[in-house]
Amino acid sequence: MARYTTMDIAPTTHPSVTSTVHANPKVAVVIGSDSDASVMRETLDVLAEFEVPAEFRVLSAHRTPDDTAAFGREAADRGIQVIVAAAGGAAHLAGVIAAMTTLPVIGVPMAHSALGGIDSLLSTVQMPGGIPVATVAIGGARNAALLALRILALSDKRLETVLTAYQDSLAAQTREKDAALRSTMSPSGNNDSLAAR
Ligand code: C2R
Repeated sequence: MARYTTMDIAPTTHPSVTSTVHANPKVAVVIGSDSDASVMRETLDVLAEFEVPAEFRVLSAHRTPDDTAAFGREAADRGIQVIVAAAGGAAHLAGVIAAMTTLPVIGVPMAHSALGGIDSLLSTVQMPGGIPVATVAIGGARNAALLALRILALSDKRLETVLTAYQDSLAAQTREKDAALRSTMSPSGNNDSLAAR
């Protein structure tokens, strides 16, 4: 599958954020701090594998509240269709963005605090009625991308086809593992070779 190269990416000129931008991004991946970047890079990588243009932003409901609100209000008009928002600790980023837009927002709780991400999980998932955030697992960068792709696939036949192929490949891998595991078992049920692992 083709991947985007750095040639496709141009830096933003905005002074207060770190950002990479494709010409016409469909997905925005927003992180509360650059300390979330190493985990959330996987979201961008999966989107690139599926050839979906994305942008990467550092925004914070706490530290850059005005920028965060402006981003949420303007995202749909810029052609963004899904927003992935990742934050750790007292994670309000996804919820605040969801309050500023009707676009689907996927929240990724990050495990950056002494509480191991339980705090950010609860902050992200326990939204008041009316302002939904679709929350994935703590550090669930890969599933955040795949959920964004499923949303886009509702109106994109190519994506639906490649997502189906992806799931078929997962099934094939699991069947291979099953076959490999069973081949290590003797007919009597004595699994010495497994025990030796
Ligand atoms: P630093 O590493 O910059 O101190 O940030 C970030 O997502 C990060 O996980 C520590 C953690 O603070 C989080 N953060 C939020 C928000 N902004 C930053 N939870 C927010 O707006 O919710």
